[in-house]
Amino acid sequence: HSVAILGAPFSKGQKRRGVEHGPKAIRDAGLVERLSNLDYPVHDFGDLNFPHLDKDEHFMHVPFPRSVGHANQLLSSAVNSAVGAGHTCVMLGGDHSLAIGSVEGHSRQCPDLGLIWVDAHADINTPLTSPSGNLHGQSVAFLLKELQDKMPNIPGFSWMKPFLSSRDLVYIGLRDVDPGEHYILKNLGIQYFTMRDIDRMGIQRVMEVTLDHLLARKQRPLHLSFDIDAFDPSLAPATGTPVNGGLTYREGIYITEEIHNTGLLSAMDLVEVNPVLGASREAVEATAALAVDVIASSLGQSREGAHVAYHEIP
Ligand code: DIR
Ligand code: MN
Ligand code: MN
Ligand code: MN
Repeated sequence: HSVAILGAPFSKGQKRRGVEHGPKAIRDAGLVERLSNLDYPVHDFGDLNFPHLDKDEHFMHVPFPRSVGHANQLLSSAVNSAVGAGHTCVMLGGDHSLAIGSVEGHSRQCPDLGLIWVDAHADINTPLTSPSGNLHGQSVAFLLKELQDKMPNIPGFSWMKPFLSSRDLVYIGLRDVDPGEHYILKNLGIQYFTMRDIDRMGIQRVMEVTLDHLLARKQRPLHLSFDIDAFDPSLAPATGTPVNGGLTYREGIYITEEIHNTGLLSAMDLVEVNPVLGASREAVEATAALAVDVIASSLGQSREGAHVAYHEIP
């Protein structure tokens, strides 16, 4: 089938400027050309247009709640349409608050989806546990039915209801988890693999257990939400909250190859590429090129190579 690219130039889920330029940086790194080497049509739908809201007061210590809520409502509807039209949807962020709308829109077409969250952070704070207030550190809390009672009514989000169960989610790459988040992970029994788990088990075993956890009972569509800060900052320096000791290039690509090999990837996010934060043009280009590699590998570019038919070999 085909791939839809949706740009989401949005940054109000956190306080640093520049991540709204992520979609342009990833496209400039050659995304569409790289995907055209794969064997299905690619439709780039361009960037969504998020309106500026004049009045958007803090809710508790959470900044821009209405802007984040409204952007996600628009994104949800776009992802819903793209998946409904038969595309594998690729959302380019933007900050990680956009996963709220992306996963929600995907779930309207695929109510039984499984979610793989690759990130240094768990993004599962509620407004009450969040040290920063930033909504990009709270995305998962909006999705989970089990946290419904812990979530206040945040202005801008009345359009959505939680739909995901904690057993439908697996984290990979965690290494910076807030105390309230750790409590939630443990209390809900969420399956997660920290960098320490990857050190102990190896990435091969981590992916075996991840896919078994989500797919052993039944085959179901997968959503991959990939925060570029899952990678080590030496590989992905141009991002808002880098944390030392992240994924190697080979671990990251192994994750996406394994997800592709399930044949079940139905939508993905690539978020938190911030071209304003690189120390140099090279640092920005390396981060964006890595994002392209992650997306291409998720969609089937493989390190072993591929061929169409023997008779085409000269
Ligand atoms: C922190 C940082 N846990 C917060 N989260 C980030 O603000 O809630 N997520 N950077 O990507
Ligand atoms: Mn994140
Ligand atoms: Mn992160
Ligand atoms: Mn393939």
